[in-house]
Amino acid sequence: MVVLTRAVLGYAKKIPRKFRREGLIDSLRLHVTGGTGGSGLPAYGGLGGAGGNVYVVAEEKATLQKVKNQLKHVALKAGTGGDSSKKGLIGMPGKDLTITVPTGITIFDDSRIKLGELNKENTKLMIAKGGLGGCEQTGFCGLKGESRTVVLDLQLLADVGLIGFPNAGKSTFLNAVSKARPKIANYPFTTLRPQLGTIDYKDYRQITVADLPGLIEGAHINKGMGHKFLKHIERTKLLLFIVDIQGCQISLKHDHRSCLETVLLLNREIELYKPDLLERPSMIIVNKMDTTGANEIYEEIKPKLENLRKFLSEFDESIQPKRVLEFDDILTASLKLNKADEITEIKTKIRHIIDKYEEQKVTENTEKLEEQLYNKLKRQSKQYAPTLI
Ligand SMILES: Nc1nc2c(ncn2[C@@H]2O[C@H](COP(=O)(O)OP(=O)(O)OP(=O)(O)O)[C@@H](O)[C@H]2O)c(=O)[nH]1
Ligand SMILES: [Mg+2]
Repeated sequence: MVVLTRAVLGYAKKIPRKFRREGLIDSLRLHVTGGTGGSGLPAYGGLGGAGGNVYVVAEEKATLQKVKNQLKHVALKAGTGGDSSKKGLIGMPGKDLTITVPTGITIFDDSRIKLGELNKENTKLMIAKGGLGGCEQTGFCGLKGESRTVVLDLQLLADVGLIGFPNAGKSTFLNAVSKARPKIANYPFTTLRPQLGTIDYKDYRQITVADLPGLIEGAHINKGMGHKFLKHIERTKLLLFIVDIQGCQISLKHDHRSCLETVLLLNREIELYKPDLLERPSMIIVNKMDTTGANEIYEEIKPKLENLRKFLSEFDESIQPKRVLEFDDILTASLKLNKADEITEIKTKIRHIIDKYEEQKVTENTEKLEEQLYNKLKRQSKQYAPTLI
């Protein structure tokens, strides 16, 4: 009987744990210590070697999951500096400890003060300094290394960020456009952690997409999954909103929100998180067009989606954002049906918008550079050219 109960309970325990673990780890706390300095040799004025430093270095292929697995049982301390001896008066420096982390990491200390960012492959940051080797000032004793807790915070470096209420079809979208196979199910909060996928084009161009857990009204006061995953859209080039044409009702306790209301609520949540993000290029896919009455609803809301500001007053003040989204493109789809022409059109539009804005950025930068160069030349010519009297 006991065995049976154990077996049943053990089985019941395992499912949710496995379920929770899916997806990616985007934050990790580590306690690191710099190496202790080596002892000096007072009789000969010998200096102890400095303790090793702890570094984090970025590598594209690394993941925080790997870091966590590898370092779970390891004390993260750099090597101790060598002692000074008669044979070698200056002690050898301690061995540095290098932790490989993924690119896109921001490092904070325990009080959320930013220590640095690693956005490019092979960039390196020291997170704990080794102690000074023994010398006259330290009474020839080696000093202890810096010991601190750091938080490695990963922001995905995806080109496109998917934003929508739960159950809108974000994971269905990622499934349709990439080889990623996120979990798709007919209940809210199927996606618990961000997932990455890549859209491959025929000319080998690749665009990365981040599928994020659903956002709901009140996310700013930590409702649902809160705002914590919105950090992943901060570095994306395009915000891709996916909404259900039928709107959304998360549970019986929540009000039913129409499609347009969900758009405004998403707009408001992003505004409350970081209003500047609303300036980012954006596109919206109105999904589930295969459901009953979808076309009629769309006919009614289309002009409003095209000009949200104009129709804002029709909605309750509590859901009105101050700054309103202006979509670069509005598309309809039945993502579940995975229609080839629909998916191709979406992929093309995504690429088109990203390229348009990237080109604009390059032109702006070139213009800025030209202006700087012109001003520099003007200054120089004033300095060296003969002055007219
Ligand atoms: N009828 C219909 N159902 C769809 C369509 N697209 C997605 N669905 C269904 O909607 C449900 C939710 O889809 P998901 O892709 O898991 O939604 P999600 O936005 O990722 O949801 P969360 O991960 O909970 O935020 C699933 O049952 C899908 O099969 C569609 O075009 N038409
Ligand atoms: Mg999902």
